[in-house]
Amino acid sequence: MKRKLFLLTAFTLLFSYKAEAHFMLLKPSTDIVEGNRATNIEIEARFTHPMEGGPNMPFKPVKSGVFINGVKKPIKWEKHYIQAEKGSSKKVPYYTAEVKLKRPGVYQFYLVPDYYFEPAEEKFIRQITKVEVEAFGMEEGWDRPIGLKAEIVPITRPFGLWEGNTFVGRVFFNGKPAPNARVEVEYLNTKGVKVPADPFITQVIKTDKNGYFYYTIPWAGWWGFSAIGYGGKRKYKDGKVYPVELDAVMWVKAYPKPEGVR
Ligand SMILES: [Cu+2]
Repeated sequence: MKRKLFLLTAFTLLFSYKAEAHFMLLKPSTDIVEGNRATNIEIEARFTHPMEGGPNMPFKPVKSGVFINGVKKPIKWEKHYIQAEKGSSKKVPYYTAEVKLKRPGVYQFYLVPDYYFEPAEEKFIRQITKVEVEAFGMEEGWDRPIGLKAEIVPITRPFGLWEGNTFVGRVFFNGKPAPNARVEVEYLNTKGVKVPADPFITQVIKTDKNGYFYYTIPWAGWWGFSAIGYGGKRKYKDGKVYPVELDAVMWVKAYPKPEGVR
């Protein structure tokens, strides 16, 4: 009887376990602003599972801002609500902000969310997230770290990317390169793309001994990179202490191949 129960439990565990990659999404309405006049862009922040299109999880921004030519400016978020899941009556917050770009340069947006407790994994998750926007033809500064506790510093220029380009990033935790770190990659699935099996939902790569990772973007769209790190321990409201997963997330946009090329 006991053995049977054990087998049943093992079976249930085996067949219900699915690696779930959470992603803090930080998505500007564009990665490149051209022209010669001040332009508003919109930034959206959502805590989600990008490839599967959900569920969405609750969060709130604790710190955020935009660095432009070494100067930091605040971001004013507006709170909205969306369904946690299709068919669910539960609503969770997400945020948008209008940002006016006035001067040429690379705008590095970042967001630090509050700690999210994930009961299924018995840990907290905090994903420090950034995205870059190039404005009015001045490209300098895209490779400059902005001093986040967990940060992906792009080695490939993170705007004006084609599908099929290889994105190279370097992961830093507490200002030090992170060797052998797991980096999860997901497509922001706005097109209802279907995957042939679960491992396709999240692509997984590792950083080398100097903290570099490489990923060839297979098709156009927004792609998120999440380097998984450790951020100590923290007490939950149940009185117990749980580990904190402290991740560095970065988003880049790849453009489709031009017409007439293969
Ligand atoms: Cu989740």
